[in-house]
Amino acid sequence: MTTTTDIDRLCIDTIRLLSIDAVQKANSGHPGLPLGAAPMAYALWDRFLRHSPSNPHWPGRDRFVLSAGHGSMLLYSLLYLTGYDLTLDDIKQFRQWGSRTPGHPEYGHAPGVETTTGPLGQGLGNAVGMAMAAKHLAAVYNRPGHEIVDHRIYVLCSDGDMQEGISHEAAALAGHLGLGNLIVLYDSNNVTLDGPAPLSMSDDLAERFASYGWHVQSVPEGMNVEAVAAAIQNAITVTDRPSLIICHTIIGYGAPHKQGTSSAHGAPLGADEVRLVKQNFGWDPDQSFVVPEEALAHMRRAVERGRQLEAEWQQRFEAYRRAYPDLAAQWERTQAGRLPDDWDRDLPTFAPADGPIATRDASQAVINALARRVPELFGGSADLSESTKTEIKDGGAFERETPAGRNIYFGVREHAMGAAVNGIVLHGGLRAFGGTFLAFYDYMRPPVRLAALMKIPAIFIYTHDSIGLGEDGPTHQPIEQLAGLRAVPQLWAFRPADANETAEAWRFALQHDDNYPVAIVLSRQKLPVIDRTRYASAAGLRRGAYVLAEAEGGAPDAIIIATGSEVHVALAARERLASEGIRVRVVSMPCMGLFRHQPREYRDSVLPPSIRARVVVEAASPLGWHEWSGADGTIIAIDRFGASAPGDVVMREYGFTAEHIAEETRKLVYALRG
Ligand SMILES: Cc1ncc(C[n+]2csc(CCOP(=O)(O)OP(=O)(O)O)c2C)c(N)n1
Ligand SMILES: [Mg+2]
Repeated sequence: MTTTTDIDRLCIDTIRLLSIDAVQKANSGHPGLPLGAAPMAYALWDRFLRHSPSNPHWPGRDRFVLSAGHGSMLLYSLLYLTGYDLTLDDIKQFRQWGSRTPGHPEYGHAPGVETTTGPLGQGLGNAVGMAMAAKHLAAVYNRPGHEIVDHRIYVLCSDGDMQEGISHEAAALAGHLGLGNLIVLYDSNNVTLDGPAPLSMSDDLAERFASYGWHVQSVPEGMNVEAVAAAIQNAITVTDRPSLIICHTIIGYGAPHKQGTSSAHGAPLGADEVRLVKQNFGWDPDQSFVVPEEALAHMRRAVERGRQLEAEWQQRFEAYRRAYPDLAAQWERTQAGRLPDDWDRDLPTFAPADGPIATRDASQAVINALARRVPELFGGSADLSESTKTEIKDGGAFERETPAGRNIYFGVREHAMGAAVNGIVLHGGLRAFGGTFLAFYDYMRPPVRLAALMKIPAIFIYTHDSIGLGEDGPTHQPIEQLAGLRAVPQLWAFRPADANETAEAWRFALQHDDNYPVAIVLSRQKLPVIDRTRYASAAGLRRGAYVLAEAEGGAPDAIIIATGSEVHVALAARERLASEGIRVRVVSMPCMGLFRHQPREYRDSVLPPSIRARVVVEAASPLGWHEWSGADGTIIAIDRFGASAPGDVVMREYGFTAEHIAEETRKLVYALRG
């Protein structure tokens, strides 16, 4: 057995002091976690973690997720010391404008940051997704004697991570799926932000995780490298279950006036206390950002070790390529995030003669057309696949014993589903989606927000998109959720008008210029297929909004702007008005945000500023529509909750009829004529 040496201690103290110096310099940050968790992190990074600092994207690497994102300086210290492309100056720029070391780890800033963390619990959820991805890919690609997927997912999490509801969902799912490639190190310091953890926490973590089916170890000496290393070694040998290692630590260790208390959690220690910590560890209190050469040399071995690990893996991959050239080509294509040629060739087009079809059903047909050509498509639903229509037929269930299955049964766990979808996408090699009812988007807002912040192309499917769902009533009828989705920066939220717009929304979701995530909002109820021989092509969706039906016989008297299930009603209103000599243009606006991003000339061509008679129709909150209705326009929307009754009745009672839309449009046209 290896023993802790002076060099180990020196490295650990280097991590600690670098972290508290950076926090002190920034005069902002969280010193407590790095001081207590440095030994466990060091044990993992020095003895076990297979990574390659000179190639952070090596697909065979282990993933490390710092779920307790407030401990960001711990991660930055590790990345710098082990030789990632990060300098001591980057460390000194902690939390400063434009730096690569923001307050919480942000994906895409410093190399080696696998996901954005900070909202507690999300990292754990991401890690479960990563472990699902790795388990699935192992089943899809590995062949006897050719194991190209054998990496692990490691997480460091805190008391706060464990208190969050998402940890329950994610851990239960991980246990159920038997994710033996997942190892969680829990920094159990018994302190949270408000004070001692027992103020708000008395659950038995070991019992809790054991009941989920995890392998659980407790390490009383959680700041002892050998004790932690032994536990990690054990965890690695357990391959049929995820592992939790409860490491008992002391927050703010070494800070005489603060250790063991919440005062070490989230504020700089203060110059005097920092000096005392340095003295405690036998360092010169007058110096800051000291990196002893021996420590740096020791930790930088990771670079050479990483190169070797990578070279060894590459050799294995070359043998694999010789044995399985097609699979190897698919692996490389998917790792590069490229779609196969002709990936959208089977995308269905729908004709009015096919009869009315709910956009959720159209989506089902599209998913299956895509799934045949895009083997990396992997996803599921939060126990609503029958309703969200997200099933990949013949895809099989992704389950503990059948990990090659492509349908994920997330269970009634929307929050963990969102985080896991993000984790699958972050892992690489797969395109992931997750579905539920739009009303339950509220249960998974945090991961959708993070997908957008990270700019990762996750796909979220939300069906039962309005009061039109009917009898289930107001608890299930979304009102403000669409506005909520539209308020998220860097997220494209679509509400397709019919089956063909649904196909276009999926086409966009799989391939678009930026990497923003996509939400597709779909109807439960049947909608007529809009006649594209009479009206404009559904490809207009790619611009966010388009002129679906032009006013006939001259310049428009009015424009009706509608989305989703209200578009065909708007078309009917247009017909009525035409018979009275009122010329109406109908604009379908499936994605408000995308339209906003179009050049001004295009926007003005769809919504000419001179046409003030604009009527917006959407069976949801009016919030956000004034931007397009203009000051004079009318908004037919919903500013109260829904009601339980058959969907067509509710729609009628709330005014979503051609008659009412025509009436409002007529009133507006006459009013503006004066
Ligand atoms: C979802 C969410 N809620 C609240 C916070 C604010 N916050 C940051 S750390 C923390 C708790 C600190 O306790 P713990 O997780 O045990 O971390 P430690 O103080 O031990 O480092 C809180 C409430 C957060 N980051 N995320
Ligand atoms: Mg804590």
